[in-house]
Amino acid sequence: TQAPVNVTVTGAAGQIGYALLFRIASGQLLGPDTPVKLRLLEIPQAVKAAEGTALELEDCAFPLLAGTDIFDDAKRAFEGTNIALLVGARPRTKGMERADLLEANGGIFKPQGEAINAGAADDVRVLVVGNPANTNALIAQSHAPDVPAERFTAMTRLDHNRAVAQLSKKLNAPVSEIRKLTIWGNHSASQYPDIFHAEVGGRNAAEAVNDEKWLAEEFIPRVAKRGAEIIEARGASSAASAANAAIDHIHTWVNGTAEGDWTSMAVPSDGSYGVPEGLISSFPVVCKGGKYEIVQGLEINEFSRGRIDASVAELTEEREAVKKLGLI
Ligand code: NAX
Repeated sequence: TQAPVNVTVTGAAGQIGYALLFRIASGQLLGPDTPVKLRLLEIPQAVKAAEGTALELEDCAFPLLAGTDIFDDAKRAFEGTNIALLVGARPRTKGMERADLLEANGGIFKPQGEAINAGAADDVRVLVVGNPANTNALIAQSHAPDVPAERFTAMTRLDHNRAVAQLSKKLNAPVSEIRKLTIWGNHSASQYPDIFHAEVGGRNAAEAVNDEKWLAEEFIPRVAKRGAEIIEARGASSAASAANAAIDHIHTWVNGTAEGDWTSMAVPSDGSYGVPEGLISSFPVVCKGGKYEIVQGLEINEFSRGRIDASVAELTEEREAVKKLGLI
């Protein structure tokens, strides 16, 4: 039988962690033939809660779960890790300036990048979920010079899935018929969900919608501000849907996108579509053979260009800010 794949999850005692771990252990991350070993990283105050979750994991008797280890030390948590899900982050609290937020997260993602560099497996793949996800990924990556840069990614799959669902509702079409939707830019309110290349049942989605007002005034803001809508309704931020998107992101990266489709991932830019090289920005990507490639040659209309540029400008500012703070 196959040796277990080591999956490290940070912020394991948080709400996304609770929604995520059971799905990983049940085989939904890597498939029904791949045993997994969980390595949970938490801050010391939350280790006890993580231990509680580990007891529940045990009580599920998952056939694919080869064990769960808990750490409060990043170096040990990332030892031998094949898949690293960086979920734990420092949330913005009242009165906190952006520089404070970036600095606090630098204190988390710098040592985690160093630990990945020092001890992760050669095939390590990293997904950053903790916000500000794109820039946290950039910080971690810049402290892992021995790991190929393209292994560091950030999550915009939740935004992608939200956009698919909204489009499906608008056109009264099943989600399974929607393809080639793209989230561009930052995982923030500036993100741009693009339906100009999307297809619904083989038909161009923008033509099927044929309503620029809906696109500009309802669809785009609804997707970009969906996180706030969930908080308003639920009294807590998205957790199960975020965990689901993290599962989707890794599953697609490892197993590939469907023929004739693509997905959205925030990945280091190679300069495609005018996005400055090195920024971790969301693009349309095709995954095959365990690797992703940015989809090339899409025509970007004026409507899209301005919105992509605005989100990318925000990423550039974030990069400048963390550079100034000495975090990259
Ligand atoms: P919670 O506050 O419930 O959990 C976070 C956990 O991380 C806590 O248990 C905390 O102890 C732990 N933690 C903090 N610092 C740590 C460190 N240095 N090492 C290990 N663990 C550490 O947050 P939750 O709702 O689970 O959200 C986690 C992160 O996901 C947040 O940053 C959130 O903003 C972000 N999100 C990102 C999304 C995306 O699409 N990219 C969507 C959902 C979510 O908002």
